[in-house]
Amino acid sequence: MKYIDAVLEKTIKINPGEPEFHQAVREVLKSLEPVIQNHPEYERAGLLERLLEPERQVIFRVPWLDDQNRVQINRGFRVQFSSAIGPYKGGLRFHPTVNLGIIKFLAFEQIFKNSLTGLPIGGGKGGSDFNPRDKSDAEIMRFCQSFMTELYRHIGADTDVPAGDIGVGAREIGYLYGQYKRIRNAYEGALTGKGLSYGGSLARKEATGYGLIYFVDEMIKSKGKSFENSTVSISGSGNVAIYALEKARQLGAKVVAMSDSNGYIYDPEGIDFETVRKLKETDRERISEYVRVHAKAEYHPGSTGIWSIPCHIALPCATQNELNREAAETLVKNGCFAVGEGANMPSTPEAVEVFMQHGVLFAPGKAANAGGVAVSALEMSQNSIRASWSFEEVDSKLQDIMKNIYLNASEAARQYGLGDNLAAGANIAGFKKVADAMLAQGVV
Ligand code: NDP
Ligand code: 2IT
Repeated sequence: MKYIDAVLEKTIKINPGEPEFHQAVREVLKSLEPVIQNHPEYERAGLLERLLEPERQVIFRVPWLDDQNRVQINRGFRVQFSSAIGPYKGGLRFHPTVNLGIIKFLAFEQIFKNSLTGLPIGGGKGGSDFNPRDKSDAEIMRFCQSFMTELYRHIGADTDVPAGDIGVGAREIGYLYGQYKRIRNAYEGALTGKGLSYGGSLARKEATGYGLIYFVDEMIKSKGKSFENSTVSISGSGNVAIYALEKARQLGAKVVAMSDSNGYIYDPEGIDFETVRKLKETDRERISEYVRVHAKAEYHPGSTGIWSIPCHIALPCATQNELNREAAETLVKNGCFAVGEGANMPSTPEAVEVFMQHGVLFAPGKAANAGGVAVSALEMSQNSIRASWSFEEVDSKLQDIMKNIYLNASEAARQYGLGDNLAAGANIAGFKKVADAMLAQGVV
């Protein structure tokens, strides 16, 4: 379609050197074709052009002193992409691969994801090329304090509410929040994923992983399948992967493989949740240490090898583009019938194509991993009314939200004659609410 092609071409031209951002935009725009065709008013309102230009992009210097008193400099980012339906909301990523294009792709995806939750949150994302691995606790604290000393002026409970993502967990959020509160002299919910003793929500830590399993469960139930007695592989072994492991096991699945950026473990007897949780959350160890505790398990160097392990359900929960065409073909060959993306954009476009061609049920990240940000929004509500809800209360709201996202995405796919294509359905359902809000609010 001419309008979409022109917008895509311009986006690539004015944002050079940002392949992940181009990839995310291309995927969304492609699936919006039937919607744009039905709504010529969107083109008249320049809606796509506006949606693709972040409202604000902040890049800043983060100077800090390491334990040897040497000066270190990192780059900080916050991309405030869309506030059409609520304050900017989305995580912070600390990883050496972070650059503006990565943060833009994540912030762009977040717009649709947050819309799908049905809660009033806009899209944003931030982070730094800082590598928290092998840093001392004191170094992490000094870095977080320096990062927040600039970031604080751009965020706030009603403006922009960051949270965690890769490399940013409970420890980092604690240091970030401490510095925010100190500078602002205000005790307000300007971050989510906070500790339970200072305004955090029960079940936020578990939310992304649990939500992923709730979503995939809905999706496979619609085809008469279940987690019970299924074999599952989960890439990564961070926050999302750990709680996907716990919930998948609770639903009767056997999780046989997990990974980190160095390699993967295979445990034919089923990976033990408590061992992984303690290794990663308490001891901050590598996943290879698992085989010391479980003698029948194997460790293999090289993280992508995880997709060669036969499984019924594959859950990529590490990072973008970690699952390519070759891996997808291997999964299909080995009998994989469902893929649920816990990470953001973990499957390459070619891998998704392989899944579609072979009728593999595919749960796209922006729908399937929305449980984390959804419970973040519930944390914001609790902070506003100065209340805290029980674990069961939050978990039951999370289950309802994931079920609704599944229903809305599959209904949108059906409505536009796209069959079981939940990726397109999620894009359409997420887009519509944002587009209507943008139309109503005029040219802003
Ligand atoms: P964590 O930092 O807790 O864990 C990340 C895991 O992924 C680690 O095991 C890490 O291994 C692995 N990993 C990271 N980068 C790479 C890489 N380049 N190659 C191979 N493995 C890698 O992050 P989260 O669990 O929070 O996030 C995982 C994914 O889920 C990300 O895509 C994130 O955007 C997404 N997500 C997170 C949400 C949340 O609430 N936390 C919500 C929704 C999505 P290593 O230790 O070796 O680096
Ligand atoms: O990608 C994501 O949705 C997150 N990292 C969580 C964002 C949030 O604000 O909880």
